Amino acid sequence: QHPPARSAGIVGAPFSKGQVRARGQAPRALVRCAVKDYGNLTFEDMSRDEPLGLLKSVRAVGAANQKLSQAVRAVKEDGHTAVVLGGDHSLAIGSIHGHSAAVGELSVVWVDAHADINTPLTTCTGNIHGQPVSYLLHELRSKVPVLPNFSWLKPCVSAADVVFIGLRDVDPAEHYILKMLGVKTFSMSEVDQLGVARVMEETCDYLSARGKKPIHLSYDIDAIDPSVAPATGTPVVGGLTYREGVYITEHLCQTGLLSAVDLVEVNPLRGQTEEDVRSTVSTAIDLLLGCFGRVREGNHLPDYRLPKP
Ligand code: Z70
Ligand code: MN
Ligand code: MN
Ligand code: MN
Repeated sequence: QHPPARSAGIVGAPFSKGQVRARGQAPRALVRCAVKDYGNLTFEDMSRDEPLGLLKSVRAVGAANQKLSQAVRAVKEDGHTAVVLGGDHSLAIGSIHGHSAAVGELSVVWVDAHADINTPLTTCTGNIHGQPVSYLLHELRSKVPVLPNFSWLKPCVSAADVVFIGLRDVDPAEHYILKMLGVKTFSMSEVDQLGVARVMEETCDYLSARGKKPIHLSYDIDAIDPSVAPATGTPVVGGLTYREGVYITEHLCQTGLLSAVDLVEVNPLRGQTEEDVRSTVSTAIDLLLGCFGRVREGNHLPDYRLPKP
């Protein structure tokens, strides 16, 4: 049987080895709506997972993403919009790979303070959550070495099908790569200059010029200003307002092309107070609801009728 329009298939991916800081189990706190819950994936501990040069937890990240790729592919083959609740941003590797395996070529909208496009050879931290985009791009195939537990991964996204929004903490090598590949970016400077409405209009015009491909939204909560969403591993000042953050989801939803969403880097253990955690989680929920059609003008079901006196 066919799932209803705009049903969500939710996969929890409480995976945190793509970064070093304390791990949080954010996913289950996040969502309740008309959805099929595929449960939380479990990731076995790797007994031997020594750093490869600077790179940390390579084998664990590779194995976890292979599992996630299969899960997202299954959600898409069941006909749902896939929602992946992280976990750190390294899980975009498996999420985007699985999405693409099910539906083919994608447009990717990457909302993040960071570009996450370091290669294993340009990273200064060794954290794979700063690298997922480089693993996924056809254009960087020859720049990314084959890594243990990553042999299943083939690049599946073209640089011209990616748009970044919210950038404000980009490493020199990442900046070089973005310029070299001519990747479309809207840093916080462009958000300031153009306003979020024009940024979204230009984003959708740019992507749809290459064909109306299913959209994969990879949303890092650290794109939002830390005054609103502080419970995350790498807060960076000068981020999107709550309203700008939600507007992005509303606009992408009404394209009718939104096909998968990652919501990552929500980390309850990084909040200083209960209120930090509450406002971060509540913002994350509102972003997801925006992706599924909630609008701020108000909503009602199509069969709503006024009560008769
Ligand atoms: C840096 C790196 C990053 C998130 C930090 C930081 C990347 N460019 N991403 N926090 N979410 O480690 O490569
Ligand atoms: Mn990120
Ligand atoms: Mn980030
Ligand atoms: Mn549009």
